[in-house]
Amino acid sequence: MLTLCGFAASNYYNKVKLALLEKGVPFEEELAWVGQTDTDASPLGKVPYLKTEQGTLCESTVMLEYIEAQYPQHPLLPADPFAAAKVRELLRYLELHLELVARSLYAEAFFGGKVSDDIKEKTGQQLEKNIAALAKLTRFSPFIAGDTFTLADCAALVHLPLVGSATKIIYGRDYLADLPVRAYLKQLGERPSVQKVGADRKANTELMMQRMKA
Ligand SMILES: N[C@@H](CCC(=O)N[C@@H](CS)C(=O)NCC(=O)O)C(=O)O
Repeated sequence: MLTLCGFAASNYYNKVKLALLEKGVPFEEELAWVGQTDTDASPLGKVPYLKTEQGTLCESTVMLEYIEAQYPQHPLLPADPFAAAKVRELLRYLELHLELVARSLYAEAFFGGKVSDDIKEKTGQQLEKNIAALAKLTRFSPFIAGDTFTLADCAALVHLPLVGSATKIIYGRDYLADLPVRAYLKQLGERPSVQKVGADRKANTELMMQRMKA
């Protein structure tokens, strides 16, 4: 049995949880807040990490690849190697060029902190460039990589709302507004897996905010 460790307010945690639910792979969840993680499993103290019968794994995309290889049912990558590489390309873009860049805004956008004007300006420029580039790779037909739900949707579902709301809060404009993200997320929201991830995220975010206040 797999155990997904971390907390359900985390986008990276939810990316893996969504893949497990979509594939119908049984798993347990173990609550581990930042600062309470097993640093043998995740040396940088990041969540999520995954306990398997053979040992632990950190880095969410590594987990997705492991789960895909170990549990081939309900595949989330196309069988064709090139089509699979295109899905991985999109996933990489979403994380490396959007989420990781937007992350430097989260302290102020979501957690009551402050981000310097210099960082805001540089991040804003980088995001505009990277979002225009991402737009060339996305399909939204109806899924982000084409006509099938893939690993790229697991990433898009958890990262796009954060990038959109962080830019809206910091710059007064949702930088993703020119892409059909709202309709896409609405349609994904009809999936039971997405509803479960969303409900658990909401409950855990409330808990996290209470912990931060205490
Ligand atoms: N590249 C990592 C990123 C994971 C990540 O940044 N997780 C955040 C929570 S959403 C975290 O653990 N932050 C605490 C920290 O970096 O110390 C992955 O894909 O698993």
